[in-house]
Amino acid sequence: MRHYHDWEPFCVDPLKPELGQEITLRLRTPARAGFLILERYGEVERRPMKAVPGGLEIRLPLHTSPLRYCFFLTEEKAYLAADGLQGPMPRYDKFFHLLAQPTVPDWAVGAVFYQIFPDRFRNGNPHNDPQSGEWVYMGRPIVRKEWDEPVSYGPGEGPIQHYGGDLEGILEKLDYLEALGIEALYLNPILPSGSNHRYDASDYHNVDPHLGGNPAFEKLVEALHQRGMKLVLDGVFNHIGNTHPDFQKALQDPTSPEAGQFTFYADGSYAAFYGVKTLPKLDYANPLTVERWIDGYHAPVRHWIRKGADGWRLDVAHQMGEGGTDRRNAEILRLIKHNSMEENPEALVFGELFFDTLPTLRAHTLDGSMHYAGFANPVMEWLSGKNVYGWEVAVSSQAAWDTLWDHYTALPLQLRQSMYTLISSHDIPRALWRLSGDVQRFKLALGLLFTFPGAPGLYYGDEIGLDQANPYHDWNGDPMCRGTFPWDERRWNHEVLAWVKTLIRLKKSVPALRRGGLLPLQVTEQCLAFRRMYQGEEVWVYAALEPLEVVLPRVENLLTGQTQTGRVRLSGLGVFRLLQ
Ligand SMILES: [Ca+2]
Repeated sequence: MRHYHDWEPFCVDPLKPELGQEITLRLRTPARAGFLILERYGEVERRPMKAVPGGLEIRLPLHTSPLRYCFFLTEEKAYLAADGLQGPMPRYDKFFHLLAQPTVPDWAVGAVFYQIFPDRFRNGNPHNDPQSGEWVYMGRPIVRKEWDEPVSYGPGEGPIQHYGGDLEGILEKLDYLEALGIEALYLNPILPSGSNHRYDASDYHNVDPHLGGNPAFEKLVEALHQRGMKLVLDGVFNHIGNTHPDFQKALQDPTSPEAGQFTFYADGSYAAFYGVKTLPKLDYANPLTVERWIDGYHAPVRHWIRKGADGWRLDVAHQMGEGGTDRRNAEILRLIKHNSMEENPEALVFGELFFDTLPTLRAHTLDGSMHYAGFANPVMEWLSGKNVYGWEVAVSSQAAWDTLWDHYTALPLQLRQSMYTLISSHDIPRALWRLSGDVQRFKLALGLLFTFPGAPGLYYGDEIGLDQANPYHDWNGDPMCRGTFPWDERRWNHEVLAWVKTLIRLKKSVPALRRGGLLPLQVTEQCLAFRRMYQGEEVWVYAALEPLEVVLPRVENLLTGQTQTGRVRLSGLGVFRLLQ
């Protein structure tokens, strides 16, 4: 592709404009004449662009967010939409989307995240461990398990197994995480709850004592910040646990103010997450709900940022709304981002958004989302031949690339380099298991994770090759991908660990990989390849299923440090910086 427009200083100046500010848009292109095609209040305006060294440019005020535009190239007789050249005029949907402030904080652009499921990473304090039978969860006494025991698997067993992991354990292993190159932690919920996943909290202002409580949280925040690391918490504001005092009050007294925070139906039932009765859904039509959870001084959205958290990952962000629905969702999400930034201007707020992220992200709500649909799914389907449910799928290299490109180019420009990009998480089976233990393919999946645009999120244990059976047919809501981290180094895959360290070093040291734009390079049956560009630096990335010979200009092989040119043989991942 000869034309390039993405989120980098040459193309968008300033990179983070305020509403109403004059901006310069540039297209890197050999073309010497063209137009900006601008959507303005539903109509289209054509404005001639000026030829400048390296391309075409135009200055204009940012009149709305998102600003939607594409280009028309006079000589090519074609439009340049976000996903490429086309003859007929593209739909607005295919236009570039540029946001006004606020957008992503700088620290999150290309940042290397590490996700921890707190009960399973490290037991730093055996004195706070839950004990077998200490309480009953959904009719079953909880079970304390030994660290090396496998997670057992049966109806209702998932959430009642406790291993004793805690925040003190994370604190003990900060040296390990820092040496790995991690810059930010994303923790699954840490508030008190009867389940081990804690997505049904009973208290939103204290850390679960079984995780070390508020003192351990304060120590963790302080230690992370001393190391320049960030902490993102899991914000569950769509629903709460049915054991929460507000919901108990609502049940006892339907006329209480608390009852107005939920959606009760005439038959006595109430709105709940996926109909799960332990997870009553909050109704944001009620001003008390907004005040208590998002907006008031003591609202948890504000409270935990004030206590030192650097941001939120919002659970089922797209579902939050009024009256048991997602009505006014965008306004609620904007308020969460706004209030988080009032407490800390550098706060990051991204959503879970498991499926189509665009309706939410194009509404200028959040700083991004977990990149399941636009990254984890196509990459893992391509490499494993199965989708996340275990169904066999025919995904060619071309189809995988087309999906990656489609999602990437549809994103607002400012969010492209900070999507929480992943191959494994607490909600999907681990990548190594999906690849049947094939370490070479797993290394390729990791290679894509760290070279594709985004903020890569490593799921705890993936870096040492933690592999866990996860029978799709036995899915009970608590996949076995939540097993414990084996701290006996003899059980680690050191080849994978060294590979991850190499990839993290590349991500952090090569600006084109960390904050560069994206262009296609080449797709064959066995290989997909793409270009990353930043400020004139260009990196070519090859992901090859089979050993492959490619012809390269003069390049620096970033995995070996060698200078190479002409025919180069590669297998798995190839990463090359173009030399002048
Ligand atoms: Ca413990």
